[in-house]
Amino acid sequence: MREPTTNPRVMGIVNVTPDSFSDGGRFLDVGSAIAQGLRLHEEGADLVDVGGESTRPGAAAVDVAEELRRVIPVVEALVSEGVEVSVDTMKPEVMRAAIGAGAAMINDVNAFRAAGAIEAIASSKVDACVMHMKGTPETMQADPRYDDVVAEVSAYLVERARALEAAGVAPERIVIDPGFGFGKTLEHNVALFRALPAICSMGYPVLVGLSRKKSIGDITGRKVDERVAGSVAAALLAVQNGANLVRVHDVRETVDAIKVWRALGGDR
Ligand code: 7PM
Repeated sequence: MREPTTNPRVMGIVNVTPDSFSDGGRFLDVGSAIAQGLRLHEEGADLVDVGGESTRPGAAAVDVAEELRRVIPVVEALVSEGVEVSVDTMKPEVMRAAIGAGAAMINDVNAFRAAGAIEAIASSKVDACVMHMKGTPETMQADPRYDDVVAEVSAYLVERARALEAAGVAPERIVIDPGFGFGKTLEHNVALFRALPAICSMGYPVLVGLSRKKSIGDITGRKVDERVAGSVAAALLAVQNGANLVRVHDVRETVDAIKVWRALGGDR
């Protein structure tokens, strides 16, 4: 079992939302995403995760050209302002463009299973987050089942991390993530969360993303915009249990909570 990470890092979430107009409205979407990324950076995010929405549960697939149009200008602008950027994508073409634009991490909820994805990351020096997902974003929340969710998710994460290592990605560049809410019921998510000390002993840094998710709503009875306190509690407990990186919407609140936790001896 691993000690709490002395210096847990906070990843802020930036979604580049679909255009409200079929053309011409793009500037606004990209502009507000850039502003959001800068705000999260000022609030203390160690890096910001930029996503073009194709990986969201229940989301319709977004084509490559559209995802590039949404994501790449945001990456370029944030990198030019000195912000460390992660890009949430499953597509090798988007990975390559994001790496070219200066991204520091590729966050793939599909764990680099797309043809060409491993090559895209292996030919670079950036970090790679491999997340567990059962099924596809469209269908994964329809009655997910496991014999042993912790064993299955752990085995999958090791298999994907080893696949990256076999292609030449150094283990220090790999982050693993149990993928809370991606083909999991509340019960599955709780079992995985309780197994964090073991998952954090697997030899890779661990990312936890529970911010504002349905599990927080199920536990608290709160709607999505009322889940800040529940999300901060989950992030703090994840850090306490060894998570190296927490992916959150509410950066300011999470950074404050971690500061207090550390000052009061949580990192011992
Ligand atoms: C609706 C439901 C919209 C869920 C968006 C989401 C993770 C991620 C996401 C995660 C990593 C969200 C999710 N979640 N990447 N991307 N880990 N690595 O809350 O848990 O943003 S999408």
